[in-house]
Parts: sequence; C-alpha cells; structure tokens
Amino acid sequence: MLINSKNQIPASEITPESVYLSRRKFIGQSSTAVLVGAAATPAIALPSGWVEEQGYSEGEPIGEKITPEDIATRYNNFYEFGTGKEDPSKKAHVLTTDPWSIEVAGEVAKPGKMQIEDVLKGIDLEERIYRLRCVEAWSMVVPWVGFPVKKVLDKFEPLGSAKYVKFTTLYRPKEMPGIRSIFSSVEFPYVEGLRLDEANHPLAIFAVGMYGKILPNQNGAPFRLVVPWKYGFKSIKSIVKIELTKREPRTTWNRSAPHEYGFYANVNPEVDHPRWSQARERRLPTTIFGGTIATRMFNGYDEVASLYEGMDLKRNY
Ligand SMILES: Nc1nc2c(c(=O)[nH]1)N[C@H]1C(S)=C(S)[C@@H](COP(=O)(O)O)O[C@H]1N2
Ligand SMILES: [Mo]
Repeated sequence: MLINSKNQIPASEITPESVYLSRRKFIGQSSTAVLVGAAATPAIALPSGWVEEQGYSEGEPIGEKITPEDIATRYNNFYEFGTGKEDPSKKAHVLTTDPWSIEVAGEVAKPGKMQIEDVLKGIDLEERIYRLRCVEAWSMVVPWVGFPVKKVLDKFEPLGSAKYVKFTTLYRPKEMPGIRSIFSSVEFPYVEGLRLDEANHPLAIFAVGMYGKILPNQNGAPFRLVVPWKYGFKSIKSIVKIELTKREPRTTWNRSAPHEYGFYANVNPEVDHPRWSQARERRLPTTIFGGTIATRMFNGYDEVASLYEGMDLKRNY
C-alpha cells in the first residue's frame, strides 16, 4: 500500500535552523502541528533535512518510484490557469494564497468561516505517498504532506443529516486566466464532492504540502483534497468552501459530460471511458519506449472496497 503515515513530524526535529520555504510555516509542538501565516514570522515548512531523511523508500511498493518533483510540479491539470499541462506552473504564481479562509457550511452544528491557520490548529501533519491516477490514463507517485479529511470535518461537527461533502475551489478571475478564457470547457468555480463516509475514510486527506515543502500554487495551494482511489479530477485544489449536504452535490466534470465522468469516479480498469480504455496507464515520467502499466481496481487501495459493498460500480462509475 502506498501510504507512509509513520512519518509524522517529530517535534524534536523542528529546529530553529529549519529552512525558509515560504511565508507560511508548519510548526510542530508536542502533538500538534500548526500552519502559521503571519507576516511578522516569515518562515519555514518542515524541519530541515526531514525530506532527505525519509529517503522515500519505506512506503513505496516494489517497482514504484516517487515521481520526480519537477514533473509533479510542471505537468498539471488546473483549468483555472488554462488547459495546457504547463499552464498552471507558468501562470499560477500570481495567485494570492495568504490570507486564506475556508468556509464550512450546511449540515454541521458549528458552521463558520476560519482562517486556514485556525482550521489546521492542533492537527498533526503526516507524509502520505500516494499514486495519483488521472482519468486521462497517466499516473504519478506523489509524497503529500497532509492529514485525514475527517480531522477537519469533525471540528465543525457534522449532523446526522449530513450525507455528502461538497468542496469548492477559489473563484478569482483576476488571478485565474483560465476562468477568463472563452475556451474553457468547464464551469467555474470548480466543485467536487464525496459521500461523507468516503470523506471520513482514513486514506482521504487534505494536503498542504508535497515533497516536504509547502504546496506549490499549481498543485492546489494552500489546501487541496487528495483521494487516491479515485480519478485525479476528484482531488480538488485550492479549496475555499466545504459544505455538508443531504443530497449528492453536482460536480464540475459530471456536469460538463455526465456520461464520461461520474460522481464516484473510482479508478476501475474494467470501466472504460467512452473514448479510451482505462485498463492501463502511463506512469510518468514515460520513457522513450512509452511503456504502460496495468491499472488496478481502486488504484490499488483495496481497503476502500467495503465503502461500495452491494453497489454496481459499472453503473456508479
Ligand atoms: N480546482 C481544480 N482542481 C483540480 C483540477 C482543476 O482543473 N481545477 N484538475 C484535477 C485533475 S483532472 C487532476 S488529474 C488533478 C491534478 O493534480 P496535480 O496537478 O497536483 O497533479 O487535480 C484535480 N484538481
Ligand atoms: Mo485528471
């Protein structure tokens, strides 16, 4: 299993010498890790040397290597910045991510809007090495820094009536040229959703970093979803709103082409996209020989299968 939650950041490794990575910092204190965004304390992310010490090997299954960082940060899908794979890395640097607030609404006992620093207060950061399988039939292996989605949801106390979670990306045309473009193929703001029990599964995380650093804008800074057993489009970036709902939310790709992109979007080699096979994938970086590997049910994360017991996954694609 591609998961490496052993790598919680030990407080003892958080030293003053920690590297400056951005204006935001991750601070570990006893059992807490706090993301602080104060102009007065321009600072770090993770302890210096932490990434190197991990070696990125323990959590890796045999034969699967971490995708080089420069590929994971330059080959992106983030349509708010354009539809080209290199558009996000070229254009997302203008995005302002500090300050950043997240609104939690709907079927919760404690709705409200919080600064990201407060949302993350008291939550431990972990490294999770996950496969990312795009519906376009390419994949990567990415070391995320994040924490279970459940930890955030629980703070707002979901009610018994909450059955789904709807996530919304920032809508800021001034900083997002893809939104202004007449060529855009989807509607904005980008919206995604999960069933509440899917969101509460321990493999579903919010990421605030990758490769031991603060999340680059093109990868969804400062706060994005990562659901490794589903096609990449479910892993919505730069989230500003989380809504607990009674009914299945209408999601961006499902709205734009319902027969091609379902609400569930579980990785499934047996259910082809109407225009191409999903049986195999190109693991990036692809060699000049262009080989592919077999795609696995749930992207290899079999432990989620019980979430779908009794469901026809061909119909609920
Ligand atoms: N807001 C938003 N989130 C998004 C997308 C997008 O266009 N807009 N693209 C999705 C798709 S199709 C994929 S494959 C992943 C890619 O994540 P990465 O660029 O970090 O690899 O982000 C997903 N999240
Ligand atoms: Mo994707």
